[in-house]
Amino acid sequence: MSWDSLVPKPTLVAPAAGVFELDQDTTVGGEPTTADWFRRHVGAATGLPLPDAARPTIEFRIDPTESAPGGYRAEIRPDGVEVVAHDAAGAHHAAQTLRQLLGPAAYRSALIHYGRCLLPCGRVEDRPRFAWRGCHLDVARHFLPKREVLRFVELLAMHKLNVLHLHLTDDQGWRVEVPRFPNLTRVGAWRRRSMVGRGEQPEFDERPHGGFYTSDDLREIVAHAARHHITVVPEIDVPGHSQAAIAAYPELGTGQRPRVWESWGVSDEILNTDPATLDFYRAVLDHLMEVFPSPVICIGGDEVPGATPAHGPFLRSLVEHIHAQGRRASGWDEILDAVDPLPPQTIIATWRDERTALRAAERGHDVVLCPEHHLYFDHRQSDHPDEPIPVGFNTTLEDVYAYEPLTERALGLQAQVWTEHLDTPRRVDYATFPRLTAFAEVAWSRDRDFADFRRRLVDHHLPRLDAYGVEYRPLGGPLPW
Ligand code: TNX
Repeated sequence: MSWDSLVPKPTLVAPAAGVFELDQDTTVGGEPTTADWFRRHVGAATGLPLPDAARPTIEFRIDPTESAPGGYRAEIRPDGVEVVAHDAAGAHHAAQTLRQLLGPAAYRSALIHYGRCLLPCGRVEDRPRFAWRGCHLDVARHFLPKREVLRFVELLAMHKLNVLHLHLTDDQGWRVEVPRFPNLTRVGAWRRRSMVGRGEQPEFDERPHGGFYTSDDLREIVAHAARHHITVVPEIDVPGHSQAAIAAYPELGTGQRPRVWESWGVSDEILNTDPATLDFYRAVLDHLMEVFPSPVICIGGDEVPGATPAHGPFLRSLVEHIHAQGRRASGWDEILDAVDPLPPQTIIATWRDERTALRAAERGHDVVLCPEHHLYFDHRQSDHPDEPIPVGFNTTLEDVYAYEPLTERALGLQAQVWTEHLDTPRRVDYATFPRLTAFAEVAWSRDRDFADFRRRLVDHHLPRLDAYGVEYRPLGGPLPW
């Protein structure tokens, strides 16, 4: 496999003559989580034992004076591979690069056939453009089983992404077990039917839908992500997008019990600002912070119809509660105006007008750019009548790749996978890939060229996704569905 197959494109590559061959005698060592990951994945695909050794032939070393956070350099010589990474995340990124160089067969979970297992000689130096390279996954509108989230984590890691923002609650479902408030999942995790039509007359799929993660499920997702140097940022969306919570505990709203919402769009059911409601959500956040070690906890704050002046202080109390535990709150860009003053360490996720990002940065906030106009992966990919998910406006692979952030001062970038119309893991794959591959290159690489990206994608990366088992949207159009 060749050096010009890598996605996202590394900072610098210097190919050299010759190859290094992995065989029965190859040993792997150094940074333990990375060596273990490489042994487990590449070992399974190649059938090689890849044991540790005092002087391993493939060595992942850490040297904090090298490169930058998340960065690494690697040298492949005929007698071995030396990786020197800034940190453990950098070592992991190097391991992902080596796996790409091994070719599509390295993405299978078992050995089928593998001729000689070769790495091309040469040198790579690589470090990320942005520190926050995120993907948002909405598991509230359609629940995604735990095993699928674990798989999604591995796919993010393959693309050198490092944040999984989990949208755990919305009008249509509450997906996180909170032991003190059992109705959140007993009632709030289930809805009787789902809207499907998008015409004048709404139509409904009459099958019930639901599901939730236990605290241990979430701890497992967090630990799996940590092994891949991915931070899981949990979101509890307040005070709008809360109908499922109100269905479970009507005293959080008007006192009337609504159903868990069966339509899409923005519900009018919002939280009241009673002291008891604030206490309820402080307790929910305490539980969340116990399960998720993430330095950032998201409280949503988007689209609040009928918000009252009391909702600003309500949100600020929750932000301060998070900060008091030594974490940082984040929220969608609406909170910038809804909460005044907003504590400056609050992170703003801008999804509408990108000038909001500049405004937030001027006020001293860190910003994560999540623009709806380039990075919403629920959006349709063409006007073709066979397009299976005809939502929003067209956002093609090229549109994603063309995204150029207004400011380099951003903490980073994030792609959004909203799932109103992605009701199965297959549809999530279809909407997410390969647009996420294009996004990864925008977030990681400094030099970009769409024609070159497309060639690497078609010749090398889609075969990797095929081998792994990703049902991406074919570049030629909506077929085969
Ligand atoms: C807007 S972006 C929303 C989501 C929807 C999405 C659909 C944001 C913070 N709110 O609730 O799922 O549009 O594209």
